[in-house]
Amino acid sequence: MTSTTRPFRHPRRLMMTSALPYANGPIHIGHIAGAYLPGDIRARFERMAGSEVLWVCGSDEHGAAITLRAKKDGVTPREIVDRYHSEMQEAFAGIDMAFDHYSRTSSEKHHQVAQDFFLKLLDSGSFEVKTDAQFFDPEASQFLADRYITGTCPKCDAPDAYGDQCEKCGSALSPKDLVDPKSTLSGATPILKDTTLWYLPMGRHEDWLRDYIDNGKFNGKAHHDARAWKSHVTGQCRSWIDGGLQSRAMTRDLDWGVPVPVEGADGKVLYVWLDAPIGYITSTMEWAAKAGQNWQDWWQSDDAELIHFIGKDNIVFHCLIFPILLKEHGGFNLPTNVPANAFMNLEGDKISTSRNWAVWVKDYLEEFPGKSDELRYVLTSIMPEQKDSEFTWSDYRERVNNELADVLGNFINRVIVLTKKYYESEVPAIDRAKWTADEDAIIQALDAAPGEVAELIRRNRYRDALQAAMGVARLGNKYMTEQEPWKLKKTDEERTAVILNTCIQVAANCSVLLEPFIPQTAQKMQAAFGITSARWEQASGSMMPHGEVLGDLPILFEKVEESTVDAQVEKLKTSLASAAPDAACEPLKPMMNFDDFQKMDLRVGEVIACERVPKADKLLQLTIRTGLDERTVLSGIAEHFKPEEVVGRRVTLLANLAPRKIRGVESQGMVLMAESADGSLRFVTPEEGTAAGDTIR
Ligand code: B3M
Ligand code: ZN
Repeated sequence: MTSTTRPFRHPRRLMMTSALPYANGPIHIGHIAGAYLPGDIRARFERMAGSEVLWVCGSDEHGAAITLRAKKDGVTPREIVDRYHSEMQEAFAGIDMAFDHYSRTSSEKHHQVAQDFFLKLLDSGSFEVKTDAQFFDPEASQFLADRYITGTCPKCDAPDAYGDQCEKCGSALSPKDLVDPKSTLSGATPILKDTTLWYLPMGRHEDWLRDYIDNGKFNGKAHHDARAWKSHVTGQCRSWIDGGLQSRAMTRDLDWGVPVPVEGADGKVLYVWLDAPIGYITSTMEWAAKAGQNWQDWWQSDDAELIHFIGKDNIVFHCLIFPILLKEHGGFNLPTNVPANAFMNLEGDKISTSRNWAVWVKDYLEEFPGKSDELRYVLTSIMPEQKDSEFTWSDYRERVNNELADVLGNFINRVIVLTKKYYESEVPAIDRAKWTADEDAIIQALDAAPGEVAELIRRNRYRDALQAAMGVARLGNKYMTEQEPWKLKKTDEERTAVILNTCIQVAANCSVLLEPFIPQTAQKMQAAFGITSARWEQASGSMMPHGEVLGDLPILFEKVEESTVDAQVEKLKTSLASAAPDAACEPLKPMMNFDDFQKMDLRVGEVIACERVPKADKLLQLTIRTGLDERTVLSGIAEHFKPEEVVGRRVTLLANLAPRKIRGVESQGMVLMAESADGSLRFVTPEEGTAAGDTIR
């Protein structure tokens, strides 16, 4: 664990990357909360701490994600990547992602770097070249891999897993793992056709990878603290290793990507998950060339540490595959941590580009001009560090109003206004005779805060780090409210000066400690305290000497109206309805007549208990109050909901369905669920105000 005592500088050079976003669509808040905001907070903090830190990223411009989008839009892959490469950079800049360098993998430079890397591995015998039967689409006359092929996930039965990974359970797959595979190009059932591929025999690397993941060792030496890795990261790697590491094809038969630099390999390109991580190295090289530095100091030096910021669906590519490639190449550092975040959901549903269920960063910046810090604050507060989390507009409004505006904004404003009113904005001198234990406690907290926040940031606990920094503002707000300097002013001038001076110290510390999280606001505050390019070690109980003159400061945060966030929820719902359904809805069933409908007795039910059914992965056993009785109903929703998420819900119940025995349990009725194109299930919930027993007509 790095030292978090003054002067906080990290003992080693920090090489940090964030996952290269596919240039196939706009950036949404889930991307930011996943792989980018943690990198930005860490980079900003380390820069303030005086550490040597480099944070690179870039657009991932190859792979099926791009070519499928191009096909869907009827344009070339080049047009797609050019459009989204600049759009994504704008979005990142708009929310203050302060990369040191942002590259792109379709560049000439990257092609060269990736091809050199491949040839080095080829020469060192890292690949097995095999002619193998691959899925081929006879209608589109194209080989199928990755996102060109879809089918049922063998691990979790998700109906829409891709040939390289299942987005639902995060498993990394190969096309032949899929059940009932279909071409995403033509929908045709693929045939098998021989082709030559360069495979990475991952099985050769199981032993050292296990030592690397479980014990933090590499080449028999201590490499990193394995306990500092998130358990869901090591867990996924372990289950991959325990399952036996299969050889993975590192080339594809495609015309868009980095051409395989081998004679006779026309029409073949490097697998996107081979070329993209090398994009981190290319990005560093481009930065180093501009900065007059050696890129090797960041990737091939014992004084450097490598950290990858990613989402949980990229874990195995960064913790197993890329380390193998780096080791096989030789000379490279391996990651000392890969603190993958989980996913962030939106208003009770998964964020989905195809269903337009997203808050696009570009839209947010247009509709909430000058409020990037508010979004950063909320996303950090709900960051999916260990498990999926959820963004709701009502939570956004509460945090902006009750935390940013009412605590931080209110406190800073009172400090500025009162100092101006009582001391013409000058930091008042203090009479030690009027100093009490209250001030000792505040100063002690101010001296401790920088170390606490630093420690939490370096342990990738950004939510707690932000709350620790905000804790200083809470402390100041509470202290001022309790001390009531506005009352004392008339009777005890000296005591008032002590209180205001102490509040000014707290406010100045807030401006430093909050900079990694809400940089624009922090810098406005620093300007008022006469601080330029704040250093982390400046944060302490004695930041502001008396006599210093404070600048003016406008109200830092406007409150968010309920109507504003209601409009955003409405906008989501409308855009969902208008989203072109990628997958057609289910075809209409045969017509039925009104008499058939009359036979159904649909009721409002209330779930009063819910439990799993032993040995039945898909079933939950619900106890439902129907207004007529309390009954047991089995429902195939166990993979979509936990029992505790179901209890208390109002449901729509088909109450007169003949009872059926399922797994030995008599099920008396059916709970109606809505299934979306992506296979997700949601309850058909009767409106607020309905009660158990109400008849549904
Ligand atoms: N382009 C992002 C994703 O899987 C992928 C990351 C590459 S990082 C080298 O959505
Ligand atoms: Zn799956």
